[in-house]
Amino acid sequence: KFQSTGNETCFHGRHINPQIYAGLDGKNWSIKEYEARGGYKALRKILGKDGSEGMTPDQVIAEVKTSGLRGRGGAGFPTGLKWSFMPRMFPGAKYLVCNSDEGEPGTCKDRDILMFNPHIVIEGMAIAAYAMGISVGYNYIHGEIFEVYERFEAALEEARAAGYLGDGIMGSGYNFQLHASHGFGAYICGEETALLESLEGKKGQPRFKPPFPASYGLYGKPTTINNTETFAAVPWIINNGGQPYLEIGKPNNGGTKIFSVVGDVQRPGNFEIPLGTPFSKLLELAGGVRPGRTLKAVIPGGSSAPVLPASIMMDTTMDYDAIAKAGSMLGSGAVIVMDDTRCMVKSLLRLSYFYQHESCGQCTPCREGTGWLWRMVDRIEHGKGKMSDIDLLNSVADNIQGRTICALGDAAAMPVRAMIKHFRDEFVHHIEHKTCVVSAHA
Ligand code: L3W
Ligand code: SF4
Repeated sequence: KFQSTGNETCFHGRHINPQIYAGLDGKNWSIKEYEARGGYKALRKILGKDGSEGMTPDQVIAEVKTSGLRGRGGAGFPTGLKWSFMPRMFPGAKYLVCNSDEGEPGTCKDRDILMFNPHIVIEGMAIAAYAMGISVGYNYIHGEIFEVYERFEAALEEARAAGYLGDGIMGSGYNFQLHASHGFGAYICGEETALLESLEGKKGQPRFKPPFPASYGLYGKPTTINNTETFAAVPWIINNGGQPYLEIGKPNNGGTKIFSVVGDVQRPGNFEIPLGTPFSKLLELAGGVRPGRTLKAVIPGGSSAPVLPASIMMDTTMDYDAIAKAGSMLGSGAVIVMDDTRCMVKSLLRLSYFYQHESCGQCTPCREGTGWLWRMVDRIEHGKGKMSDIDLLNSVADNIQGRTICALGDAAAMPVRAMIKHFRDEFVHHIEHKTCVVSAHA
């Protein structure tokens, strides 16, 4: 298991504040309950089926732009801007894809949304498709989560039967067919172009970008891909307005974000909090570190994000800009907490193993470099390292970063550089004493 550098427990949905993603208690996922708490109201609103005059596609996109919603899968790309890339008058097929191929170590939010509140994703996708003039969509769900796939299929059946999907939705002229697709469990299939290849029935390997999916996507047609959590935010924005959503967070970082807090905390789980909340508050929600232990380091955005020492994290707020300023990235929102019992060399060994295992092998720097990094960290961890290995690790990481087809190469390189930057003394200790600084102090 190489899911996270800490303990892998994730108490699905237990700690989510139901302000926006209401109803995630595991029992009330069905359409009846979703409708009872206001579900599908936003879809009715845009189609003018609530007694209003409805919204034009341009008005929907403008509202999403105003909200400041940014992609919740990792890149934080502005959602409204992405939607506006879709060629409106394109004569052929266009597709909408939901990326539910959650595989980032530490991240366990999308599976919870799909399991406990699947209709919010269906409604968000139906609104997005309307805004971009798309009539066919797919939700690509990670291959290792069977019960989530089944739950989403069941929700799709309900939505079709209720007339929220299909032809002439709620008596309007709007058609949208939505299908679930079960992935194959490879991390790389979460990269958007690898996902498209996989959805087409091919080996899941990233394509070179540009062209971006907006112009050359599924089956070569214009395609918009958003993360599950991104779609889940859309109904609230339509019901309440883009400006109120923006104001929940902070400028350029609108709304709430679900953080999967994993590792050395007393109450690991998913927490939905406003962007811009201090990290110290999130840590407190997760119960803090265990008694007698101190916070050592945090990976704030999934395993691809550079690690930050406790001193920096405790001064940081949880939003895209603040985390970038602190030297890391918010990524998919997995917050991997490490206390003073964690060995950074061993943690990096687990991360390096993951990336060399998941590299698709298309480009040489990633295919060869990730294995090289892993073998070097392995030798340091097992008392066979040389002092020159530390600089060699940095040099190999430098030669991967920015030289590959997709972001997996960068994701493998960045943690190595950050671990050495902030915790070099632990690597030196391992090499000099052939043992770990943590066990030496225990
Ligand atoms: C049209 C342009 N479209 C950009 C689109 C692009 C994509 C989005 C963001 O990486 C990150 C990565 C992982 N015309 C465009 C354009 N787009 N310019 O905007 O693009 P990009 O290239 O910045 O990012 P990406 O390739 O989507 C995603 C990081 O996320 N990550 C991974 C998370 C993994 C999961 C998971 O397991 N589910 O979320 C975690 O931090 O390292 O940096 O749609 O097409 N000119
Ligand atoms: Fe494949 Fe790695 Fe190249 Fe991405 S960077 S295309 S995972 S070999």
